[in-house]
Amino acid sequence: MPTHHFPKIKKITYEGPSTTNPLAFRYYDPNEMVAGKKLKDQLRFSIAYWHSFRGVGTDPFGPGTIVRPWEKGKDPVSIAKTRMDAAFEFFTKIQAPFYAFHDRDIAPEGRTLAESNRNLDKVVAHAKQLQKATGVKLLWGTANLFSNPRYMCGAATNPDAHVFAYAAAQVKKALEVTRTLGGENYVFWGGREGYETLLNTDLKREQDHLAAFLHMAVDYAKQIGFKGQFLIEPKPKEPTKHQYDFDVASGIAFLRTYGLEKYFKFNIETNHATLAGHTFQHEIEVAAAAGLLGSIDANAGDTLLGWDTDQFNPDVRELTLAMFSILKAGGLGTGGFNFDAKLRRPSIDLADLFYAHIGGMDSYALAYKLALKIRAEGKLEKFVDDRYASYDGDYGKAIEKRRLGFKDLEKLVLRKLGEPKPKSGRQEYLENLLSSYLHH
Ligand code: XUL
Ligand code: CO
Repeated sequence: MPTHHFPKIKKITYEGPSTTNPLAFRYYDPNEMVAGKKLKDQLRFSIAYWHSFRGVGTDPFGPGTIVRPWEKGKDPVSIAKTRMDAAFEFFTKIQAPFYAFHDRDIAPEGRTLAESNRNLDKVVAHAKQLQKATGVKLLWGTANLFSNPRYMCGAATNPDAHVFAYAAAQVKKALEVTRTLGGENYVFWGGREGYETLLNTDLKREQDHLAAFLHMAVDYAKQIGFKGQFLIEPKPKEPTKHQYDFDVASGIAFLRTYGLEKYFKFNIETNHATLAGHTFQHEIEVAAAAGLLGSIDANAGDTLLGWDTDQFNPDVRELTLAMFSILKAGGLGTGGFNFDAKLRRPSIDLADLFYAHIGGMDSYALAYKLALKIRAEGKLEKFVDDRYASYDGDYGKAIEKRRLGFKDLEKLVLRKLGEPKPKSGRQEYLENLLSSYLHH
C-alpha cells in the first residue's frame, strides 16, 4: 500500500497522559489489555469517510476551504481510488480498526444508476484489497439518499413511487457492497425522510412507505446472506423540519408498530440526541431499556447552536456517563464508536485531521476507563439499587409482578403502611461522587 499521502506524519502511538507531543495518544493505547480485551477491540473506533475524506469545509455562506493534495486528475474513479489510498493510510496511522461510508462517498455517482453501480464496483474492489492489506474493517455501510436533487422530498417517504423505486435500487446495491466488504452493520439514517410542511404531506402514508422500504431491506439481506446488524440512526430535524426517526423513543414506537423491532437496533449520535432535547446518555438508556442499543456516532454539538455541528467531543464527563450506561447495557455488540465528526472550516491542514481524531479517541478511551472504575467500585449502582430496594420487599415485588391491584394496595395503605417517609434523592452528593472520579 502506498504510504506517501501524509509524509510528515508517522503512526500515532501511545505516550501516556504526561506527554507533550500533540501527535501522540495520552489515553488510547490500542494494545493495552482492558477488561479482558485489547482496548482497540473494546472501543472499535471507526472513521467516517464522508467527513474525513469528503468534507471540504463548505457552509451555507461559502465554498470549501480544505484542499487535499490527492484530489487531482480527470477521471473521477481514479481520484476516488487515490483518495481511498490516502484514507487507508490515515486509518492505519491513527490506529482506527474500522471505517464507515455512504455509497456516494467512496465512488462517484454516474449519469445513470448502471454507471453509478459500475463506479462503485471498481472502488469497492480497491477497498477490498486495501482492507486486506491493512486489516482495517468496515463497521457499516449506508446509502446516501439525501444529496442528489431527486431525493429533495425524501427517498422511501417521497410522494413519487418512482423515487421510492430508485432509492430501493440504490439500497439494494449498497447492501451488496457492504456484504462484499464484510460490513458488520448497515445504517439507515433518515436523510430527508420527514416533511417540511403538513400542507402537502400524508404523514401516515409516508410512514407506511418507510416501513415497507425497511421490510424490503430485511428481505433482501436474507436473500443475499447479509448477516450484519441493521441500525436506525434517529435525528429530530435537519435537513427536514421534522424527521420521522425523531429520537430513540419514537424510533422504537415506529419499529414495533411495523413489526421491525427484531431486525433493527439503534445507532445513537450525540449531536442528534441534543438536537432532540435529550442528553446523549438518555438516548443510550432508552435504547438499552428496549434491548436495542446498537452503535454510536461519536460527536458533539454546540449548546449555543441549534444545528448539527458534528464536532469532536472533548467532554469527558458527558462521555463517562455515556460509557457507564453502555457498559451497564452490556456493550455495543457488533457496533462501535464511529467519529461522525468534522473539522472546523478553518482547520485546513492534514495535521488537523490527526489532532481531531487523537482528541476524540483519547476522550473516549479516558471515559471508558473512568466508567469501568465507577462500575468496579459500584457506589453509584449500589445507590440506585438501594433507592429501589422497597420493590425487592414483599408488596413491592408483588407490584412489579403485577400480582396486586388498586384495591389490594388501598387496603395495605389503610391498614398497615400509612404515610410514606420522604427520602432524599441525593443529587448533589452523587454529582460530587462523579466529580471525584473525573478529577482524581
Ligand atoms: C447526518 C448523519 C449521517 C449518518 C449517516 O446527520 O449523522 O452522516 O450518520 O448517513
Ligand atoms: Co451520524
